[in-house]
Amino acid sequence: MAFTQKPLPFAMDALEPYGMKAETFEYHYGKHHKAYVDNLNKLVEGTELANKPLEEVITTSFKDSSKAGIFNNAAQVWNHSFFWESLKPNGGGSPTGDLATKIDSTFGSFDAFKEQFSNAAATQFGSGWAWLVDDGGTLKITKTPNAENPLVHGQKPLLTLDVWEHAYYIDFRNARPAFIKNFLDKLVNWDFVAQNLG
Ligand code: MN3
Repeated sequence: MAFTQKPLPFAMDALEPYGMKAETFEYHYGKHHKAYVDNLNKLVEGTELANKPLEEVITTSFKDSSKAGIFNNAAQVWNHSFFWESLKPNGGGSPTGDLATKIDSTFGSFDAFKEQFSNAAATQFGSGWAWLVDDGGTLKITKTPNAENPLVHGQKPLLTLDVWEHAYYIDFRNARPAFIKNFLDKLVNWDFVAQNLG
C-alpha cells in the first residue's frame, strides 16, 4: 500500500481573504507536499517500511542514519498534513476552554504565548518548523530544523507553522515575521489544537 497525500482540508483559494493566495497552495500542496509523498513511495518500495504506519516510518528511520532520505520525506509528508489542519479560513483569534487555561498557566498569558511562539518561528535558522507540543502533560513551544518533528522526541504535536521559505515567499516574499503574524492573527485553527490536546 503506497502512502497517499491527504486532501487539503479547504479549497486552494479559501485563504485568499486571509493573506495566502491559491498560488501558494498550488505550489506548496500541489508540488512540494506531493513530491515528498512520491519520493517516500519510491524510497520504501519493496521494503518492509512500505507497509508500516507513517508515524512508525518516521520514528524508526530517524534513528538510522542510512535512512535519512526516507526520514526526511516521511516526516515532511506528516508535517505538511498537520500544517494544513493547523490552518483555517477566518482562524486565529484566541483559544477557549481547557486549552486557553493551559496556555495562560504555562506561558503567563495568551499574548506571552504568541510572543514566544513568534520568536521560535522567527529564530529557526534556515528551514524548519515551529510547534506547540504536549510534552508529558506540559505545554511547550519548540522549533525543529528541516524535516525533524516532535514525534521523534516523544512529544505530542498540537500546532505547527512551516517556516521553510517556500511556505511564505509567494505571499510575503522574504518577510517571515509578517507571515508569522498573519498566521497567528488570521489562520490558526484553535479547534484542531484543542482536539489534539484531547
Ligand atoms: Mn513546506
